[in-house]
Amino acid sequence: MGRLVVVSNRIADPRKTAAGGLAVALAEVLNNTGGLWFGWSGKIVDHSEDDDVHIQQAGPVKLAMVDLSKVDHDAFYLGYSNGVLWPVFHYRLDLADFDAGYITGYRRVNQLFARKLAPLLRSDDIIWVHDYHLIPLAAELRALGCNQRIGFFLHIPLPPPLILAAIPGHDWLIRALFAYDLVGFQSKADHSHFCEYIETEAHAQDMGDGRWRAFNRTVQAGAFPIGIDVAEFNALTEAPEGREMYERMRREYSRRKLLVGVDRLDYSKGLPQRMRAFREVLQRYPEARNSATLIQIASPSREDVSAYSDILHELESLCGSINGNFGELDWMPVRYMHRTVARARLPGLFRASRVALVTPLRDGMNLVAKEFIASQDPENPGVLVLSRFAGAAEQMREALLVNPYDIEGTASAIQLALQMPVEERRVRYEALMKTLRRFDVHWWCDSFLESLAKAKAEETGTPWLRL
Ligand code: GDG
Repeated sequence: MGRLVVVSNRIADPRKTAAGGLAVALAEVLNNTGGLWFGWSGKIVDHSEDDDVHIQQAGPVKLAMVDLSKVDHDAFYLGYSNGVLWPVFHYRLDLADFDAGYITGYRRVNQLFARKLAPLLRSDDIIWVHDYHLIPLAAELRALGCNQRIGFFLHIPLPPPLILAAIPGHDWLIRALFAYDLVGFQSKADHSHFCEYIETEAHAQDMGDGRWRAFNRTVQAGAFPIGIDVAEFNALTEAPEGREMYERMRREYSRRKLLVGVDRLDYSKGLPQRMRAFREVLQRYPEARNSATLIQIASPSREDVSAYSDILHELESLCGSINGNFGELDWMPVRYMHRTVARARLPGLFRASRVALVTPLRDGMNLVAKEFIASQDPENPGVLVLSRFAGAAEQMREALLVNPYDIEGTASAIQLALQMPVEERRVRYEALMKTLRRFDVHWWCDSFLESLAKAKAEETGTPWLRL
């Protein structure tokens, strides 16, 4: 295999594992294989066009970063990526802002990325592009003559064709995916939405074995559910900070059962619905009063996008009213923090909790569900209450699966989780751990890269349509 080149909107120093999710998963692969990681520096400057690419060596990995101008950042990142693609791909057409200027900014930044990346590439590089910010990147690289193998992985869901079709220019977006050799999704559901879309809207031909022909190209597509590094989570749980956190929480809550939620403060995570379900538990099951405490960490995220401040206010007001209505002098039902907690502390917090509430309205995968299970004490494990609308629900069948829109149904599941006997908790935990170990982050990287190595797209006849 040639050198691995990872491209994502944000990049992180692979020597530091402070960030979560995607950054940690990618740092893993790059640290193991060496290679190049290309992306936005996180800096907004007056003029990005003539700026050089900033290169930094991070151990075995070379980091290459470009700055963005304010105009580009506003249209590409805030506008199209987070104002159109994020809400629509999470089925929230009501929150999308289809400003016509955004798509040109989106395309301009993808072209900028392609122009800055192309000179850094070697002919035998394998290029792995990540997420919704960069859907047209391969098409722009191909337009510059790059023939390397290029794979794309979508970390967020792909909605059904009729929802996707609400985006002006949806056909352009999906056609751009055909410039890749391999297109990967989180779940079978997302993959099947892709197949349905290209069959009905683009009259793609099914070539078998996950291969599809359209726009004079044959590409490979499949589901590659992302996993976590189970060993890393075990090590963090056993490390001094993890243990200290666990012991502190156990001491502090020795008379109570802890429930935990850890999410970026995002409208896709179903936080208000979760609070309402917890309030329903307190209302319906008096035994939960004074004995169950929900710790909700909502780490700040995309605060410059307006839909996020609405969700913040809704959540704050719900937490305030639950505590106001049910709290006692010596017990508050909800501990809500709008802050990021150090990664080293999360496993201890998870292990000290009897129940995790992972109830997104829609989620590509959801790594918190997996991290919670990986942190548990095998002898006395906690219970995962998981939304059926998280990609993780396809794999984690032994969790208590809920419909987060159904407040009463979710409340019943929370109560069941709080009361579940240890034997049943162990059976569920063991089954979940088996899946987590088998489909961990290494499996995800290896299976995607192996498929990419085999999946060279065929171009037939006339050159495929350029954007
Ligand atoms: C996208 C997709 C997909 C959260 N709060 C804190 C914190 N976190 C960490 C978690 C976890 C990560 O951030 C969040 O990952 P998720 O998977 O839950 O969600 P997204 O951020 O929306 O990620 C998602 C993922 O990409 C990967 O493909 O699963 O569906 O939306 O690792 O632990 N970490 C720390 N403090 C916090 O307060 N340190």
